[in-house]
Amino acid sequence: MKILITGAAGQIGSELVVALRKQYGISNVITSDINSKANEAILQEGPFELADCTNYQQIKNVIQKHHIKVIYHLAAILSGVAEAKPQLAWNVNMNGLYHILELAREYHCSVFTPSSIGAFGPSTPRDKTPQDTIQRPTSCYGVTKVAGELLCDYYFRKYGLDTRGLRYPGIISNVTLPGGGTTDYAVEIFYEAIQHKKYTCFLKQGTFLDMMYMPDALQAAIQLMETDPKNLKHRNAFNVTAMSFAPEHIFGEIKQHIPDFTMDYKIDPVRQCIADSWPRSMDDSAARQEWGWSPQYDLSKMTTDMIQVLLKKLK
Ligand code: NAD
Ligand code: AKB
Repeated sequence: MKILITGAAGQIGSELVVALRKQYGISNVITSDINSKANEAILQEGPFELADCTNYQQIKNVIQKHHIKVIYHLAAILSGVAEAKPQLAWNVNMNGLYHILELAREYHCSVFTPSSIGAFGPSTPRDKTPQDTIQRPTSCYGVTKVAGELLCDYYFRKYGLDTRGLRYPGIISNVTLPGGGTTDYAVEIFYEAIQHKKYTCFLKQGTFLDMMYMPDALQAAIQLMETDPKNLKHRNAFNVTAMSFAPEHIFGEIKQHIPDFTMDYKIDPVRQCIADSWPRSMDDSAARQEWGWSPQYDLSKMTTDMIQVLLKKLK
């Protein structure tokens, strides 16, 4: 079974490739991105293809050449960049996904597409956000995410295409820096704490958001794709979360490891506005019931591991 990862050079892709190659074999996982330089050593350990998901023919060539049967479609523009470049975000997030779904239909592939807490909006209940609830996002990113969820549902209903997906919260990781989102502060803070013992946060105190450590994010994607489809009622947009905290909480946790660490605030109004429209904490019971979702890392365990890894990496 040949697997294609699009957007493989990004924050999630650069770690998903390692996990999938470990499980399915190096030659069975084909990586692709428009960026061939980022994470070159990781991606080009196995087959790599330079391919733009907004270019139907380029993606078709890759799927044909490698006889792809499963696609993890990660190529996307994240919330902060999407707000600065909405036309680009629409093109990559919507036309890119449409090409993947059309080609998956033609070549009988199954498709994993991440959605996000960004698929919710200010009229969504913000605490214990239900699996099925109001979705009227106000960011461009959110508009593409909720439309993507619906499009994947449509391809399943109309064509029987095996589409699956997760509503990821902010992902915290230590291999590749995040790609321009609203939750990026929760990664940057570790690098700054270790390198400069000082961090200026762009979200204000009290801004609770759901988060997850990368090992749980990878496990969730692979576990969902391996689940017997008979068990799935919510195919394309499972709420999944592992922790919910505000900037002062992650600061306090890091300070236990680095006592002279300090933090101040310089609010970015665009990303603050986006964060204020997102859930504070999601209800992920549907994922727990339908395919056994159960995260391993809470705030304290994640912080300890992040600091251990980054101390080695940055020394
Ligand atoms: P990222 O920004 O780190 O990586 C995206 C990758 O896509 C980059 O390597 C980029 O070069 C590539 N790309 C951009 N335009 C492309 C194009 N036209 N064709 C091919 N590749 C292109 O993003 P990520 O954090 O790895 O996110 C992956 C997916 O997970 C996205 O759908 C994102 O919305 C979703 N998600 C991420 C998070 C998170 O916190 N990282 C949270 C929720 C959802
Ligand atoms: C972002 O902040 O844009 C992403 C996300 C939660 O979708 N990290």
